[in-house]
Amino acid sequence: MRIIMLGHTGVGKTTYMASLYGSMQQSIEGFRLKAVEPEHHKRWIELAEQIQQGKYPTLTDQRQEYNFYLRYQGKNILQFAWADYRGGAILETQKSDQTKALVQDLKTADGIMLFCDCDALAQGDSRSNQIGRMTTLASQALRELNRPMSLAIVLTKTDLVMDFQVDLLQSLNGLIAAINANDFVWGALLPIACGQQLRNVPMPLLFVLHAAVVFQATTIYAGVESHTELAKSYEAQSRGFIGMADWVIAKLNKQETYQEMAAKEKQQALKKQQELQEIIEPAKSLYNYVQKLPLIKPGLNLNDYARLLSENKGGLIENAENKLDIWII
Ligand SMILES: Nc1nc2c(ncn2[C@@H]2O[C@H](COP(=O)(O)OP(=O)(O)O)[C@@H](O)[C@H]2O)c(=O)[nH]1
Ligand SMILES: [Mg+2]
Repeated sequence: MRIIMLGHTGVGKTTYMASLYGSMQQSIEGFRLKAVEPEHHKRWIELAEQIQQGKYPTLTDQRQEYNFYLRYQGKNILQFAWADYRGGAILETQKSDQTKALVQDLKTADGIMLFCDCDALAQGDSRSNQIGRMTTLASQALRELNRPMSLAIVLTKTDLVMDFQVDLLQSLNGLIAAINANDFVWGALLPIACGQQLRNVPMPLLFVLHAAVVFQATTIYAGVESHTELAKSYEAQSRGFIGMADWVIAKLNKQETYQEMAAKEKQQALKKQQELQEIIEPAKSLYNYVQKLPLIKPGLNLNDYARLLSENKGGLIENAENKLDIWII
């Protein structure tokens, strides 16, 4: 699984990654994060501690990729790579090899985080965000998508912003429209702050992972069903006179009998059932969590988003009505 983080230099990507890592050493909705490499663990923890004291990381502009485990209630449930794109990468010309590689990378990603400096947006500074370029790149990547994907628009540095005016969101209109135009894409506007005070830090990661985890659960469930169906049909064919004839012919030809094929399928179904057991709880938990976020939906306008963002700036609004108690795949 791969997640891609895109945003111009200085918008707060590295700060976010470190702050998230630090805060997800404690369980959030049952989830924790663990770096696959022990040196990375040390580095992220140190950075996170410094950020909490108000000391931000020094700027680097390199593409880097890290591997993490998502843990749920003490078990690794998912390993994912998280790529931090060089800020300058989004400024490359449309035809450059860099841009082509980036679009290809976005196309195959399981989740995308687009970072916007909210403070710059509030000051009407659009250059430092390069939202136009990000919108073009994301729209290109979303074309031809044939599986669910989460795309988070992460609004950083909200500690510097008093409130969310509609004007501030105007430049995101194109991106919101691109998300709404695609049935496979689940989008959300997520306001965060990293520094002495942390706000909503786990939101973007959990949102971005949810599509992949729910999709994985659905795929495994489909596997259980198809193996069970096949087992049933082989079993039916192994009965009666035809079944007996098949048994004799199969044995003579040293082929598998319907009975043996049915047993194999049953075994496969059982294996998939066990896999499903592992993922179903975290998938449910993520699904329920995501319903509480400011999701991008057709029919909402910028005023609605401004209101949702203001409500969620300080933390999640619990909304009991949205809770999904019965899991339906
Ligand atoms: N006030 C405030 N400043 C932030 C926040 N996140 C990042 N910054 C500032 O933005 C600068 C750039 O952040 P960085 O994570 O290096 O950006 P990157 O280039 O996107 O990786 C930092 O040095 C901080 O000064 C935040 O949540 N609040
Ligand atoms: Mg960085």
